[in-house]
Amino acid sequence: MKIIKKLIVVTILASVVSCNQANKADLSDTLLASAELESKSDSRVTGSARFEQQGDKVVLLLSIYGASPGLHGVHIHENGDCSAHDGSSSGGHWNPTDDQHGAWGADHYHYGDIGNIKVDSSGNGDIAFKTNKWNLDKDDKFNVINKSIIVHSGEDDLTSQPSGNAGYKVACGVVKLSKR
Ligand SMILES: [Cu+2]
Ligand SMILES: [Zn+2]
Repeated sequence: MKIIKKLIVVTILASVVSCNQANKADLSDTLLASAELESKSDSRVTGSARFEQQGDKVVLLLSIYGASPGLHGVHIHENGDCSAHDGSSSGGHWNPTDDQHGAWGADHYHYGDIGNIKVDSSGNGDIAFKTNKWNLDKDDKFNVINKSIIVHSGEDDLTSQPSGNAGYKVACGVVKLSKR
Protein backbone atom coordinates (compact mmCIF):
# COMPACT_ATOMS: atom_id res chain seq x y z
CA MET A 1 0.00 0.00 0.00
CA LYS A 2 2.77 2.38 0.96
CA ILE A 3 4.61 1.67 -2.25
CA ILE A 4 1.51 2.40 -4.31
CA LYS A 5 1.00 5.71 -2.51
CA LYS A 6 4.62 6.66 -3.14
CA LEU A 7 4.27 5.77 -6.78
CA ILE A 8 1.18 7.94 -7.08
CA VAL A 9 2.93 10.88 -5.40
CA VAL A 10 5.98 10.49 -7.62
CA THR A 11 3.80 10.31 -10.72
CA ILE A 12 1.87 13.46 -9.75
CA LEU A 13 5.08 15.36 -8.96
CA ALA A 14 6.61 14.32 -12.25
CA SER A 15 3.60 15.54 -14.20
CA VAL A 16 3.55 18.87 -12.33
CA VAL A 17 7.23 19.43 -13.06
CA SER A 18 6.85 18.60 -16.74
CA CYS A 19 3.82 20.92 -17.04
CA ASN A 20 5.80 23.78 -15.55
CA GLN A 21 8.64 23.21 -17.94
CA ALA A 22 6.28 23.17 -20.90
CA ASN A 23 4.70 26.47 -19.78
CA LYS A 24 8.08 28.11 -19.33
CA ALA A 25 9.13 27.04 -22.81
CA ASP A 26 5.95 28.55 -24.27
CA LEU A 27 6.40 31.86 -22.45
CA SER A 28 10.07 32.33 -23.28
CA ASP A 29 9.28 33.84 -26.67
CA THR A 30 5.98 35.49 -25.74
CA LEU A 31 6.08 39.14 -24.82
CA LEU A 32 2.91 40.62 -23.35
CA ALA A 33 1.77 44.11 -22.49
CA SER A 34 -1.52 45.39 -21.18
CA ALA A 35 -3.47 48.53 -20.46
CA GLU A 36 -6.32 49.02 -18.00
CA LEU A 37 -8.57 51.76 -19.32
CA GLU A 38 -10.02 54.15 -16.78
CA SER A 39 -12.94 56.51 -17.29
CA LYS A 40 -12.20 60.06 -18.39
CA SER A 41 -14.23 63.26 -18.78
CA ASP A 42 -16.91 61.98 -16.33
CA SER A 43 -17.73 59.02 -18.58
CA ARG A 44 -18.47 55.50 -17.32
CA VAL A 45 -16.33 53.82 -19.96
CA THR A 46 -13.76 51.29 -18.80
CA GLY A 47 -11.86 48.59 -20.61
CA SER A 48 -8.79 46.47 -20.97
CA ALA A 49 -6.26 45.98 -23.71
CA ARG A 50 -3.83 43.13 -24.24
CA PHE A 51 -0.83 43.31 -26.54
CA GLU A 52 1.12 40.26 -27.60
CA GLN A 53 4.28 40.07 -29.67
CA GLN A 54 3.90 37.23 -32.20
CA GLY A 55 7.06 36.99 -34.25
CA ASP A 56 7.43 40.33 -36.02
CA LYS A 57 3.79 41.27 -35.36
CA VAL A 58 1.91 42.72 -32.41
CA VAL A 59 -1.64 41.55 -31.76
CA LEU A 60 -3.95 43.88 -29.83
CA LEU A 61 -7.22 42.80 -28.25
CA LEU A 62 -9.28 45.62 -26.76
CA SER A 63 -12.57 45.34 -24.88
CA ILE A 64 -14.53 48.30 -23.56
CA TYR A 65 -17.59 48.55 -21.34
CA GLY A 66 -20.09 51.23 -20.44
CA ALA A 67 -19.88 53.12 -23.74
CA SER A 68 -22.72 54.51 -25.82
CA PRO A 69 -23.78 52.26 -28.71
CA GLY A 70 -22.16 53.02 -32.07
CA LEU A 71 -18.67 53.81 -33.28
CA HIS A 72 -15.96 55.28 -31.08
CA GLY A 73 -12.54 56.42 -32.25
CA VAL A 74 -9.62 54.45 -30.76
CA HIS A 75 -6.03 55.58 -30.94
CA ILE A 76 -2.63 55.10 -29.42
CA HIS A 77 -1.58 58.48 -28.04
CA GLU A 78 2.03 59.55 -27.62
CA ASN A 79 2.31 59.95 -23.83
CA GLY A 80 1.88 57.17 -21.28
CA ASP A 81 0.05 59.56 -18.97
CA CYS A 82 -3.69 59.31 -18.22
CA SER A 83 -3.61 61.57 -15.16
CA ALA A 84 -5.61 64.51 -16.56
CA HIS A 85 -9.35 64.47 -15.89
CA ASP A 86 -10.04 64.86 -19.60
CA GLY A 87 -7.17 62.61 -20.71
CA SER A 88 -5.34 65.51 -22.35
CA SER A 89 -2.10 64.43 -20.64
CA SER A 90 -1.94 61.60 -23.20
CA GLY A 91 -0.94 64.14 -25.86
CA GLY A 92 -1.60 63.76 -29.56
CA HIS A 93 -1.81 60.66 -31.68
CA TRP A 94 1.32 58.52 -31.61
CA ASN A 95 3.00 59.53 -34.84
CA PRO A 96 6.58 58.22 -35.11
CA THR A 97 6.61 58.59 -38.91
CA ASP A 98 5.56 62.28 -38.82
CA ASP A 99 2.59 61.64 -41.11
CA GLN A 100 -1.01 62.91 -41.27
CA HIS A 101 -4.09 61.46 -39.58
CA GLY A 102 -6.04 58.91 -41.60
CA ALA A 103 -7.34 55.39 -42.01
CA TRP A 104 -4.93 52.62 -41.11
CA GLY A 105 -3.20 51.39 -44.25
CA ALA A 106 -4.17 54.43 -46.36
CA ASP A 107 -1.58 56.69 -48.00
CA HIS A 108 -1.35 58.80 -44.84
CA TYR A 109 -2.02 57.76 -41.26
CA HIS A 110 -0.52 57.85 -37.79
CA TYR A 111 0.87 54.65 -36.27
CA GLY A 112 -1.67 55.25 -33.49
CA ASP A 113 -4.66 55.37 -35.84
CA ILE A 114 -6.41 52.13 -34.90
CA GLY A 115 -9.72 53.48 -36.21
CA ASN A 116 -13.12 52.83 -34.63
CA ILE A 117 -14.50 50.30 -32.18
CA LYS A 118 -18.15 49.24 -32.55
CA VAL A 119 -20.14 49.27 -29.32
CA ASP A 120 -23.32 47.19 -29.02
CA SER A 121 -26.64 48.07 -27.38
CA SER A 122 -25.30 46.79 -24.03
CA GLY A 123 -22.43 49.24 -24.14
CA ASN A 124 -19.75 46.66 -24.88
CA GLY A 125 -17.29 46.62 -27.74
CA ASP A 126 -14.30 44.55 -28.84
CA ILE A 127 -11.65 45.08 -31.45
CA ALA A 128 -8.78 42.88 -32.62
CA PHE A 129 -5.85 44.43 -34.43
CA LYS A 130 -2.62 42.97 -35.81
CA THR A 131 0.33 44.81 -37.28
CA ASN A 132 4.03 44.40 -38.04
CA LYS A 133 4.53 48.17 -37.67
CA TRP A 134 4.55 48.11 -33.87
CA ASN A 135 6.75 46.15 -31.47
CA LEU A 136 7.05 45.43 -27.77
CA ASP A 137 10.69 44.38 -27.73
CA LYS A 138 12.85 46.80 -29.71
CA ASP A 139 14.63 49.90 -28.52
CA ASP A 140 13.21 52.04 -31.31
CA LYS A 141 10.47 54.59 -31.98
CA PHE A 142 7.95 51.92 -32.99
CA ASN A 143 7.77 50.32 -29.55
CA VAL A 144 4.25 50.78 -28.14
CA ILE A 145 5.20 50.35 -24.46
CA ASN A 146 4.57 53.49 -22.38
CA LYS A 147 2.17 54.97 -24.87
CA SER A 148 -1.53 55.26 -24.01
CA ILE A 149 -4.66 53.85 -25.59
CA ILE A 150 -7.59 56.25 -25.81
CA VAL A 151 -11.28 55.75 -26.56
CA HIS A 152 -13.24 58.79 -27.75
CA SER A 153 -16.84 59.92 -27.32
CA GLY A 154 -17.52 59.91 -31.05
CA GLU A 155 -16.58 58.35 -34.34
CA ASP A 156 -13.21 58.97 -35.99
CA ASP A 157 -14.03 60.22 -39.49
CA LEU A 158 -10.57 59.01 -40.60
CA THR A 159 -10.09 62.27 -42.51
CA SER A 160 -10.14 65.40 -40.35
CA GLN A 161 -6.80 66.75 -39.13
CA PRO A 162 -5.13 66.30 -36.76
CA SER A 163 -7.21 63.61 -35.03
CA GLY A 164 -10.36 62.60 -36.93
CA ASN A 165 -12.82 64.84 -35.08
CA ALA A 166 -13.65 61.98 -32.71
CA GLY A 167 -14.84 64.11 -29.79
CA TYR A 168 -13.51 64.11 -26.26
CA LYS A 169 -11.65 61.31 -24.49
CA VAL A 170 -13.86 58.89 -22.52
CA ALA A 171 -11.26 56.29 -21.48
CA CYS A 172 -7.48 56.07 -21.18
CA GLY A 173 -4.97 53.38 -20.28
CA VAL A 174 -1.17 53.31 -20.23
CA VAL A 175 0.46 50.42 -22.12
CA LYS A 176 2.70 48.54 -19.71
CA LEU A 177 4.92 45.53 -20.24
CA SER A 178 3.35 42.72 -18.22
CA LYS A 179 5.31 39.51 -18.87
CA ARG A 180 8.30 38.15 -20.69
CU1 LIG B 1 -7.37 59.70 -29.79
ZN1 LIG C 1 -4.29 60.05 -35.93
